[in-house]
Amino acid sequence: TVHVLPQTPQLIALLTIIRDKNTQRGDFIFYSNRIIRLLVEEGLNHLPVKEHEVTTPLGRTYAGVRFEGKICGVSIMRAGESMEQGLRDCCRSVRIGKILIQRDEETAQPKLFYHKLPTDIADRWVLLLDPMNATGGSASMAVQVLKEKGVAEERILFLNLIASPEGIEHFASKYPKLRVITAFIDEGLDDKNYIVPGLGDFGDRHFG
Ligand code: HSX
Ligand code: HSX
Repeated sequence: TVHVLPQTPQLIALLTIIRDKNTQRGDFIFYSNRIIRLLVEEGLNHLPVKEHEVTTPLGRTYAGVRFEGKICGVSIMRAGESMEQGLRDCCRSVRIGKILIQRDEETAQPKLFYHKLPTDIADRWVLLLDPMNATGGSASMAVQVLKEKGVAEERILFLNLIASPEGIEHFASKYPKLRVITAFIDEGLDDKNYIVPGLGDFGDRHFG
């Protein structure tokens, strides 16, 4: 299932800044971090909570809720690593796994080079991190790795800033139980499978 962040004026303004080719790296990082924070909070909203009662300083009880599960972030290197801090800002003791997948820019086919994941990952909720979902090939390969480690599809939330309709469709048909949370669905892909209008190469703009 696909969840697109509420298209508020603030979100559109943030996206406008990071799409602008004249935005310098410092601003690109600062403003993309604000969007990443929104994505993480929205992702956490999809995790189950249990009833939990507390007593306030006024001696009154408050019937609230709390999250009791365990979370793991998994970033698709390199661009996905840019989303790790936003996750840490919300979940201080979160574990982070890494999967190195590179898309061959000639063929647009993803290639898996490396992965290192917490041993108990199958017991965790996984927030899969990659800012761009173009053809969906890279993230799909990462999902295969997670599934081989025993992670159920319904425990994976794929967070990304910009998706193409093709990338969204890829996930909807291949992994119907996996949740995709995206800030914006763009027009489509160009003949090199870049998202348009897009923002260029996220990893290059963030890391240099
Ligand atoms: C809070 O606890 C956050 O929203 C996360 O879901 C979780 C993380 O705890 P910690 O890693 O900051 O200790 O509900
Ligand atoms: C970019 O290409 C992104 O960060 C992703 O890792 C990948 C998206 O392309 P696709 O595999 O969805 O076509 O480097």
